[in-house]
Amino acid sequence: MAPRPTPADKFSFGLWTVGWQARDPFGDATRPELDAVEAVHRLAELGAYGITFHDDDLIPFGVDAATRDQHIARFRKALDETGLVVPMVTTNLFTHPIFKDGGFTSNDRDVRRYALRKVLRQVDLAAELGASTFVMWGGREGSEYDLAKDVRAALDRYREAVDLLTQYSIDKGYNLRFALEPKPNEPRGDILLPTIGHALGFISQLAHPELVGLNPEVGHEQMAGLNYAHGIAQALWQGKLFHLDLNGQRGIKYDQDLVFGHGDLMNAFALVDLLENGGPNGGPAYDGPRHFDYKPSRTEDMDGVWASAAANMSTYLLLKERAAAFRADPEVIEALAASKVGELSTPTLNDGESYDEFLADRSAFEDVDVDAVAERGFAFVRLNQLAVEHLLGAR
Ligand code: 3MF
Ligand code: MG
Ligand code: MG
Repeated sequence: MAPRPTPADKFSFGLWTVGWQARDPFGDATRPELDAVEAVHRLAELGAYGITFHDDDLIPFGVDAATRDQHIARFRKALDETGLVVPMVTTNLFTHPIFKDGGFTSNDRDVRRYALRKVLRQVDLAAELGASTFVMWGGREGSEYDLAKDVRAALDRYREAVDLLTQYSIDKGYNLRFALEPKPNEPRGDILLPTIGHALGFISQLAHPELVGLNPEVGHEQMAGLNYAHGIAQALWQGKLFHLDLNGQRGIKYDQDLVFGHGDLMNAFALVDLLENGGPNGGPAYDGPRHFDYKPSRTEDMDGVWASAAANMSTYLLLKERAAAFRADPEVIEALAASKVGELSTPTLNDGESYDEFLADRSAFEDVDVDAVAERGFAFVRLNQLAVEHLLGAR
């Protein structure tokens, strides 16, 4: 039996996920438009706790101020009726043709000024709705042609934009944290800040690096052939996991946005184990929203949309159950010890050991029986097989 989610599980969904009408580069929409109010009610019924949105998901691009207010008021009412919260808000600098060469980094300065104004307005709305995180995915910030984009100038402009936003949020007392979402390509041939690592490097150059972190997405890292669980571990290690986008991806190809776990299930298992059991004393390593950024496949009707939304949550909860059982299994505990997984937490130098003392320690080098040490096996395969057995319900 798949476990039932509750708001305590902190599951959230983008309005654009369940609302995707399944229009793709080769085909028309296969589903009707979904009203934001209905999305809020359905997600609440399914046990989610939060909903997130781009400005243009809720408020059609370019409408007048009164219409904008009406859309916001209807949405707010639905939130009040259901208790659903808005933990994160994001911005769309990719759909409208004005952003065809990017928003913050368009070669056209008029576009950049327009983009920044659009985002500042959405930052105000984020604060108004009580969001704590503002996500920015720069899907159009990039190029197809290397000579058409001065990447260093583009990064200057990206930094200029993020610095302005953080300063604005500080001055307004908004208490927002900004989370950059890396992606290697699609829709641009090459997108700036393509991976977790690139984005972390960029953050170190900002005026307020403490206010800027990451929103890494499973599929985006896997599109680049990278290990998502490793990337998340580094983001945690650097205190930069502000938010995350969970979904499924099968290998290096277009962004599939499958249901969480419907891609690399073993990596999803390692990820959930890290998030839920990787903290101090074996508790959670991350306490933010478990946010799904997936697309209900184009083959699905509206019933299929809600079934796929529920599937994301139950897959997560099943993996959480399996990870808890894995951690509690005495054979796993013994296998982890045999593989010296815990030994890596012991510093390589002794407490207070100087490099002079280290250099004088013959047991560390001169007297080492290199062949004998090299013969030691790590038994990682046995450990991984135990994980597979837990995952398959054999234990
Ligand atoms: C695209 C994405 C985006 C971002 C969103 C930021 C449309 O591949 O993942 O979804 O997640 O813009 O929140
Ligand atoms: Mg994506
Ligand atoms: Mg995403």
